[in-house]
Amino acid sequence: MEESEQLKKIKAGDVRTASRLIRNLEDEIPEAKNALKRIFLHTGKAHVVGITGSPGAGKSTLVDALITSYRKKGDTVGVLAVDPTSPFTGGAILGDRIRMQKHAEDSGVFVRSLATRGALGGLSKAVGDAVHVLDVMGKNLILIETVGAGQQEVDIINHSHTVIVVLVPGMGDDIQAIKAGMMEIADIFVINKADRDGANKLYNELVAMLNMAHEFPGGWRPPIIKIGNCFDAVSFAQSVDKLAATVADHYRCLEETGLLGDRMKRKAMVELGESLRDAILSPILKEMTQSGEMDLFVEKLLKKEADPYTIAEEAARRYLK
Ligand SMILES: Nc1nc2c(ncn2[C@@H]2O[C@H](COP(=O)(O)OP(=O)(O)O)[C@@H](O)[C@H]2O)c(=O)[nH]1
Ligand SMILES: [Mg+2]
Repeated sequence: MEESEQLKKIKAGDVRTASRLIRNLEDEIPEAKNALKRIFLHTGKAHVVGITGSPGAGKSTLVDALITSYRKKGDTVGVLAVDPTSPFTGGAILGDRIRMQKHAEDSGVFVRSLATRGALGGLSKAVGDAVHVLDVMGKNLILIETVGAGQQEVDIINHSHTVIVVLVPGMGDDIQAIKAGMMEIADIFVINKADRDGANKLYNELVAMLNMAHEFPGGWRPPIIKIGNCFDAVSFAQSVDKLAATVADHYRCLEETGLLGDRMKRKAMVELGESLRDAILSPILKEMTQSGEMDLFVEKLLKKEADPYTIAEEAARRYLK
């Protein structure tokens, strides 16, 4: 497809063209990257919201309900599920699949899943690229669902304006266990399945933790929103509406305090760093692997005949002259 036609179609929200581009980007097809160069110049309009938490915390259920809440207000929504257990990625129980179906019929909603990829920040880059595509499709809200484990939850902040950390009572999700990483990145806390025992304890722990923080940038003290049983449809929808309103409040706060600019700047820096790494490192790795040099170096490292630092410095001198 001709590039400008492709851009036009994606701008018009064409699902097939956008899906194909995202898939080609994941597969690192060069034409897809060329398309992205143009697309990038048209991005930056969407409010990107990261939703992170343990598997089973109810993130996908929340995303589903948030979609409904936003659609009620006429917002368009893009969803990226970066969770191998997510219904979007096929690890679904039947009920979840059926629920998603209703959004699949809605042209104001676009849902994609991203496979968890291997080394070198490949996933983070794939997320960043896909966000651009959803943004250019004209989606007002982009929701990124990630499992809060490993590196991902740290990455999410580099792609989002607003980060929602979803916690559940009594799932070993006590503050100690999740402190590392997730606490600092939360703009909004959700206590999900808050009808369960332990919800108040979790709430009090969060409040105590927030009380210990010395300052909140922009005066934004992360709100804690309790969301009860998803099967209690009316009150669940009300809580989710409240969450959606709080997400909007956060964006307003970012705008009014100038923090939005800081976040955009950080996002741009991360993106440039990832692109540099991709442009510089990938060809070197490829050549070293294909020439068999990589195997030789690894052998030397294992025998302690060489160290990785010197090998890297020499390779850099050789390739970056
Ligand atoms: N009892 C109860 N179950 C819930 C609630 N929210 C989600 N679930 C269930 O918890 C399971 C995991 O939910 P899911 O949204 O897939 O969690 P995720 O792994 O964080 O995306 C599913 O079986 C949901 O039906 C809730 O508020 N109450
Ligand atoms: Mg999920």
